[in-house]
Amino acid sequence: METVDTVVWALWAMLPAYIPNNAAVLAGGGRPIDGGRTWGGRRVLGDGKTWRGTLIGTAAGTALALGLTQVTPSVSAALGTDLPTFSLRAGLGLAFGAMLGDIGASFLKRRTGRERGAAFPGLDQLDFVVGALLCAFVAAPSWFTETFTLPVLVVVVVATPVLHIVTNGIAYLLGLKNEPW
Ligand code: CTP
Ligand code: K
Ligand code: MG
Repeated sequence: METVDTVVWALWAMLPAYIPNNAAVLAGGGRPIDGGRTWGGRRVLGDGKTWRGTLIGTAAGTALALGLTQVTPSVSAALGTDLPTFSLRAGLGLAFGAMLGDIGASFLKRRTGRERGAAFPGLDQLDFVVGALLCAFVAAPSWFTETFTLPVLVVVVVATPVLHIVTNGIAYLLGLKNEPW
């Protein structure tokens, strides 16, 4: 595969993992997952991880995966490059995994004394990638190994932090997010 084709493939494959956190920002609120509970004097997860945000984020990413699969033939013909399709298990794995990675990061942030909204450089940009890839592997192993070859994984790990910084910066400037990370 040409490099540009690998990049397009990788970004398309990760779209169902990119949407959930942004959907959660728009849809979040309500009851926190940890129910206000603390551990070691600090919140287990904090008010930033809610049931509604997690549910809507997961649903948005999964729906996107199924929608992308419908338009894959026409988009891939228009671009003149191959694109991956998503089974329900693959889409759900990516979307729920992205939310789970973000939740795991909040858990680590609270354990290291970081308040809600505090930055944790590196973790903030890759938590949801690690979660999405792990969950997709568990949910749809053969799809995963066909879709995420080594070059594709390299593109994902390099390109995602850049995209994350840009989209969160935009969300911050639009007043949708309290911090630009
Ligand atoms: N959100 C949510 N549920 C999630 C993830 C996010 O409701 N599972 C919403 C919350 O309103 C949250 C906002 O999206 O405040 C921004 O998400 P994020 O930056 O991940 O959370 P923070 O508030 O910064 O909290 P933390 O420090 O725990 O990351
Ligand atoms: K986060
Ligand atoms: Mg934040």
